[in-house]
Amino acid sequence: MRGGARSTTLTPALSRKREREEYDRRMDRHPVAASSAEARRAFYERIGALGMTPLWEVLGALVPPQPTSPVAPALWRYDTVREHVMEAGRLITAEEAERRVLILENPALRGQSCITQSLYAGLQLILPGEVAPAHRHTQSALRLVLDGEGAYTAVDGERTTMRYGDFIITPSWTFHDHGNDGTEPVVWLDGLDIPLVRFLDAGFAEKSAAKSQAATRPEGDALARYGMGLVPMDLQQQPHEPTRVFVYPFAKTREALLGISKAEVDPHHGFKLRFVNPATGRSPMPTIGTFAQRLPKGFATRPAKSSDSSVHVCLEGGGTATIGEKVFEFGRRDIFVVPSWQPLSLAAREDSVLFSFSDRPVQQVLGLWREQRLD
Ligand code: 1HN
Repeated sequence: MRGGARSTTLTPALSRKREREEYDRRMDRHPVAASSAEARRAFYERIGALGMTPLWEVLGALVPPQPTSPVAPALWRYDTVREHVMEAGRLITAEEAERRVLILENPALRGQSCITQSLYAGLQLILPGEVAPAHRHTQSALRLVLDGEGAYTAVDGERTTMRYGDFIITPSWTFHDHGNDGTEPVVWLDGLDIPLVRFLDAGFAEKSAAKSQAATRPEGDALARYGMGLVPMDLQQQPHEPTRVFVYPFAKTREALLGISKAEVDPHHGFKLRFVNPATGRSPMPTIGTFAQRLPKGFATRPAKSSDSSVHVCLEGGGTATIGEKVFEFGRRDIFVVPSWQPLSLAAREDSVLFSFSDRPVQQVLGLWREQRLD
């Protein structure tokens, strides 16, 4: 008989002991008996005093098989929150507040000023005659105009009038101020990459000496120069640079969505487009991806999940959003948040248009982004 016969004389327990000894030898370890819970606890305490902790107690949570977002699905009904936004207008001026905003805090992340782990969202109010003074910061911002007319935002020396559904951006480190020359309160949704920048400890900010920026370019200049499928002769944008187009008028977005609606519909996303920097084809801002979507009346998307938690705003129509196990009814101006890797399906009760934003471009540039289309 050959060598294999020897092991047949061993009991299974002895064979396992041999295996373990062999393993320990190979791993250059001293064989140890499994410790008692008490011995381990005492060990953790001793190493804890040295600023160490055992990986094996946390490994599963550190490297889960799939995202387990602490973000909760949630919806803010504009009709419910509007009166509170208006009440803030009676309690503090835009100038005193610097920015008069009610933050939309994710219900599972209260106290952290964020709507997802990487993004901030808030509703900003500016009353007739008010100015929100000029400042700049390394955090990038988007505005989505939701209520009222007559306000403007100025970015890097150019003003743009804010109209319903317009998507306006403030790139990192550009001076910006807002004002209201009209007769109505104006409310918009702010979306910023504040939690992401905070996580990276990369935030800088400063106030401008002037309350309002002097106009250095006429209104519409950036859109004409960069947003019409043409660019200045000498423009050379680096891939990471934000777009020079800083307003994406809703009228144009709607036109694009209607234009693609004659073609085949995507069963998971309806008619959906992403906003781009026209000079590079990349996201308008490096940290925040933005999307516009049309769902015809009666259309229901098949569920899909993606690794970017996202914030959605209904600009037209309404319907039902099923997020994981939860079902939300949404209408015009309502805002809802979808956590990473929870299936989302949308059903349109009427012809609907939605705007959404997420940290997708960050995940994509890091090679992390995933999507799974279900059904
Ligand atoms: C900001 O600059 C604006 O410019 C809005 O309107 C919200 C939240 C935190 C930090 C800066 C704005 C902001 C913000």
